[in-house]
Amino acid sequence: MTDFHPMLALSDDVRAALDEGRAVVALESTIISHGMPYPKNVQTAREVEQIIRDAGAVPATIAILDGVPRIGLNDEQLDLLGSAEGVRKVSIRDLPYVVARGLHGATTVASTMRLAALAGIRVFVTGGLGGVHRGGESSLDVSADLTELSLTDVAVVSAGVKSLLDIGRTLEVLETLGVPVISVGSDEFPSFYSRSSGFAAPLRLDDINDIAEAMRAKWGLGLAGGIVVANPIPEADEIPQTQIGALIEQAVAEAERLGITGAAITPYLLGRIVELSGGDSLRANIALVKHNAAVGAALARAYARS
Ligand code: PSU
Ligand code: MN
Repeated sequence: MTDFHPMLALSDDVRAALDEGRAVVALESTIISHGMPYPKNVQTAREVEQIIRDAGAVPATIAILDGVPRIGLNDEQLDLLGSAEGVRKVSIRDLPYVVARGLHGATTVASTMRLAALAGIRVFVTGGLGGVHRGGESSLDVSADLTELSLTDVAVVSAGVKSLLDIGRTLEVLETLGVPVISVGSDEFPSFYSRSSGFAAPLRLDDINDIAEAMRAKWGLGLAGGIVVANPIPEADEIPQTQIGALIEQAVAEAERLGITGAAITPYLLGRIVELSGGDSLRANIALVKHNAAVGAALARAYARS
C-alpha cells in the first residue's frame, strides 16, 4: 500500500488505481465553478470523466471541500462544486487560507498541478492554461500557472492559450522557465477556440507514445517541472480567430473599463465571451475539453506502461 499525503482525501477508485500503478488523469475544478455556467459545467465535468473511464484511465477531479483537498469527487461533490455560491477560485497563494478556514475552493491549473503531484498523478487535463495577460509587461499580471509549470512534475494537456492573453509573451515566459511546449500533430501553437494562433509550436510530436517518452526523458534527467501538451481543438469544432477575435477584444475592453483586475479577470472574460458569442464559445469549450480528455487518458496509459 502506498502512503498518501495525510492532508489529501483520495476517492477509493483513484487510490486503488494509484496503488496498482494504473493510469490516472487529474482534472481541475476552476473550469467547473468559474469557467462555465451551471448546469452545463457539471454535465460537462461528468461527461469528461466518462470519456477518461471509457479510454481505460481513472479520472481524478481535484477541488477543496470544507478545507480538505480532494483527489477524485463523487457525483454529489461535483454538483456542489458546480452550483454552490461562494466557491473560491484557488490558485497556489490561496491554498493555505482555504484549507485553514475549512472553505470550498475550485483549483486552478497551478493548484491542481500541485495537488495532483502530491498524490502522485503525472497527467492532468484542462481546457486552457493561464498565462501572461495583455499588458502584463507593465501590470505584471502573469498567471501562477506558469510558475507552477516550472516547479511541478505534471504534464498538462490543454488546447493552448486563449487570445485574451498575450500568447507570444506567454510562450517566451515558458521558454525562460524551461517548460517544454509540445503541440500534438501541429506546427502551430493552438489558441483554444482556434487551431492556429499565429505562433509556431516550439516542439511538435504526433505520437502519444513519444510524448510519454519525453515525460520520462525530462524527469529521468532530473529536470523538474511540467510539460505543456498543446492539443488543437478538432477542426469541426473550431471557431476561427477572425470570428472570435473581435468578441475577445470587446470583452477585454469592457473588463478594462470596469476596472476588473487580478484573479477576477479570467472568470469575467470567460463568462463575457460566452454571452457575446451566444453560446458558440461554450460549445467549442466543451468540445475541446472532451478532446483533451481522450488525449490525456491515452497519454496517462502510455506513461503508466513504462
Ligand atoms: N483559461 C481558460 N479557461 C480557464 C482558465 C484559464 O481558457 O478556465 C482558468 C484555469 O483554471 C487557469 C486559471 O488555471 O483560469 C488562470 O487564472 P489566473 O490567470 O488568475 O491565474
Ligand atoms: Mn492573474
